[in-house]
Amino acid sequence: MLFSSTFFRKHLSSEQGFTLLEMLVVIAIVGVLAAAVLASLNQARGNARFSKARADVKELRNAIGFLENDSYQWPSHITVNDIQSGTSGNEIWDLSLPIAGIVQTDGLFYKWQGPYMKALPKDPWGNKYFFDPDYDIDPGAGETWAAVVGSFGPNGVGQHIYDSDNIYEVFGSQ
Ligand SMILES: [Ca+2]
Ligand SMILES: [Ca+2]
Ligand SMILES: [Ca+2]
Repeated sequence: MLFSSTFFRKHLSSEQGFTLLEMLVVIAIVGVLAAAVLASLNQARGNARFSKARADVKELRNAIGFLENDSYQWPSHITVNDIQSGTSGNEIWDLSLPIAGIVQTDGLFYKWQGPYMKALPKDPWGNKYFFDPDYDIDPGAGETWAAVVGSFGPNGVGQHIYDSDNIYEVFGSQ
C-alpha cells in the first residue's frame, strides 16, 4: 500500500488535506525525476548517434581498404601512405563523388573493381563524411599528420585539424 490508513487519517481525511509545503515537495520530486528521465533519454539518443557514426566510419575505412588493394590509391588519387604536411585542397568532403572512388569511379583508378559501397550515408548529425590525407590528429599545438576518414561529430565542424568530437579512423600517420 502506498499510503497507510494512518497516513490517510492523518493527512488526507483531515480538513487541511496536503499542506502547501507537502505539495511543493511532491512537485519538486516529480520535477527532479522527470528531468532525470529526460536526461537519460537524451544520453541514450546521443550514444546511439555516436555508435552509428563509428560504425559508418569503420565501414568507410573498409571500403577504402578495398580501393587501396585494387588501385594502391586513396580517394582523390593520393598514393597509399603518401601523407603530407597539412596540404589543403586534397580533401574529399563528399565521398560519393567519382574522385573518391568508393561508390563510383572517375575512370582514373587503376584496376577499380567497385562500387565498394552502394551509397554514402550522411552522419547522424546530417553532415557528410570526409576524407583528408593529411589531417592533424594531435590535440595540442603540435602536429601529427594522418590520413583519416571521419565525421565532424555533433558540432558539425572540425576540418583539417583535431576537433575533440570528430569521429575518425586513421589509415597511417607521420
Ligand atoms: Ca589536407
Ligand atoms: Ca595539433
Ligand atoms: Ca567536430
